[in-house]
Amino acid sequence: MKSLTVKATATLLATVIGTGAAWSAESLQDVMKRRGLSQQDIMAAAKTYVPTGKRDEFLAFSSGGQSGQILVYGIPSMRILKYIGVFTPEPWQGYGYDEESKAVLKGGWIDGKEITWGDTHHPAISETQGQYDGQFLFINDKANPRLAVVDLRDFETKQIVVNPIYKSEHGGAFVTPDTEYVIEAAQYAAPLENKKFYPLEEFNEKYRGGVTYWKFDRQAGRIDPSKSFSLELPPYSQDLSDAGKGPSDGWSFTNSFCSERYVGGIEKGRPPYEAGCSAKDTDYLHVINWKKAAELVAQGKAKKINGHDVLMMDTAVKEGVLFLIPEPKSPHGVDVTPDGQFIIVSGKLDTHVSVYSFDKIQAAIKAGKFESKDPYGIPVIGMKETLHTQVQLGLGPLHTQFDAKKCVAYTSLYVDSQVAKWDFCEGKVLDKISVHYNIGHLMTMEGDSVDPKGRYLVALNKLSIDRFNPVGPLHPQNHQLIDIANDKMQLLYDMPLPLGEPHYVVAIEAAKLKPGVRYKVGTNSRTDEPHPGKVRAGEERVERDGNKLKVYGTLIRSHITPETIEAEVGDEVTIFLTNLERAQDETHGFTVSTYNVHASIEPGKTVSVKFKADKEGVYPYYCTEFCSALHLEMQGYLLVKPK
Ligand code: CUK
Ligand code: CUA
Repeated sequence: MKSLTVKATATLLATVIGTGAAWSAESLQDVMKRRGLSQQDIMAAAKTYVPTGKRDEFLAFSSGGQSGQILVYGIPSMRILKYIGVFTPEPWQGYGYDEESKAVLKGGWIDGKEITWGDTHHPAISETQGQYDGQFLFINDKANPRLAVVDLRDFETKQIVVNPIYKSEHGGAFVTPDTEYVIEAAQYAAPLENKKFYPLEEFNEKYRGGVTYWKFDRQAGRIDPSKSFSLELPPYSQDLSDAGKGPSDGWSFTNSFCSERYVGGIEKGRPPYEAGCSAKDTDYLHVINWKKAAELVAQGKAKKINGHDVLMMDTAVKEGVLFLIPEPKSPHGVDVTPDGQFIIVSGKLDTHVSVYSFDKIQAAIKAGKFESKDPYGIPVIGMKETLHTQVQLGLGPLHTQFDAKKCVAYTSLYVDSQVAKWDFCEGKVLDKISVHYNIGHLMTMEGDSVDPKGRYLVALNKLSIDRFNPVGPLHPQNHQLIDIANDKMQLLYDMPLPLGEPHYVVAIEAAKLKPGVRYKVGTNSRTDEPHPGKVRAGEERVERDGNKLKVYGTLIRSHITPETIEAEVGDEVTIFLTNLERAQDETHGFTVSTYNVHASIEPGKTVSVKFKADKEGVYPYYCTEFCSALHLEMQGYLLVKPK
């Protein structure tokens, strides 16, 4: 950054904002003095401030961690724009309170059990030829191994699928370069068969990890579970994964952090779990030819487990689609470079990042040059002969992202609370910056695609400690925006995130997103189909079939039709509502007093709420969005009469 004098900065700002006639008599210097701002602060403000009415260059999609949701914010302003309800109910959007969204959430029930929380870790934007295409967003739930599909035409969750063979998962969601598959790797090994118990003594024989390739049908905008498959893997605690691209397209890479296969608590005097998992100097990088694995599955070489195609390890080894490479101690992130030539692995307990060469891996496989086999007979390729370079970065390297500048990578250093900028071709450190504090993931603009955009980096810090006004023992997370356009990184902004721990974020050029502002009238937004409960103006009606009462209603400023609904105690009431508005942002909400239902009905949408009218009485219903001057008049009565 060129150093500007305060006066020059002030002149620059004055030029940008005009003559400042509307400003108070305070000068920029006065404001800086009053607020204790440095010249550097003013520069950071100028780089992040988005004036009223202007928009951000990039949109970021952040995992909402324990909230089970996704947050959307703009970069560089860091203004939060939206929460997307995914695995947990989201009241404003009626997510989990109307029938259509309940059907989506029901896709995530496990063994008939409703699950109302999720632990989101890794969002992924759909790609076309390795570039973010802005069509779909995927995210995983680590706790209850599930994957969700969000359509970026309306930023709504459309589908949740449950992994048929895991009990937890972490290495997802990562997409292949044309979004043929969404990758999801298991985390803690368990028996793959449903509801099967084996004692921990049989861990090595009966517990398994794996990696799942969910087939994505782009036309339908949904995962097709019937065309998805998994690969059985050893119980090594699989972790983050990434798909190859360019020369490595067709391959995928999955870390593991407990090749010791340590299980705590069996024998007295054993070390605690984490020490047991760190006993060895190396773990294994799993190298998988997923294209060939998919062909083998298509040829019927998979085994059905819980009705799902699983390519077993012995088949995978025999057919040459699964290999291991030792990687330094308890690794976390594995990231393929934009050119697809290198695979960067960070060992949490090693100060280096290891850069593996895809060419060298292929050469070893072609030559059949393996140094050993693991206990399951999987060929192990030598670490030395596949390494391109190793670079000492600092303590606790976790995740790596890339710059528009060739060979430039950024790696988070958890223990050092720093971001290291380094050159993975030459193997040298270029710059470091401190962050606050204990960074997990980091993210650059489209930084895991074939075409990273550079400019900004966001550090996802696990601890904020003293950075914000205190709000009790549970602190917000801290996303820090860093300018990476110049040789030296510059910290620009701290943003508190109060919704859960955001593990990973992806950011896309805002211009690539083309969300709609209204639905075709009568659309069920969760299925993209015309809603059977839709009606036009003048067609509103109430139908009774035994104790089933069906109300076909509409909403338009400033009227809910019908204005009264007469029911009897014991009726099962379904209210279908169509928003007839054409105007942008004319959303109406709908709720009925004490029946725990809510719907957000955006222009054109049809939704339904359903409940049992189990209490005699008079219950107002009303529009919950302040939609016009006569918003409060947008109401009616549900009259529940005694039988
Ligand atoms: S993450 Cu999920 S433990 Cu480093 Cu990808 Cu935070
Ligand atoms: Cu419609 Cu308020």
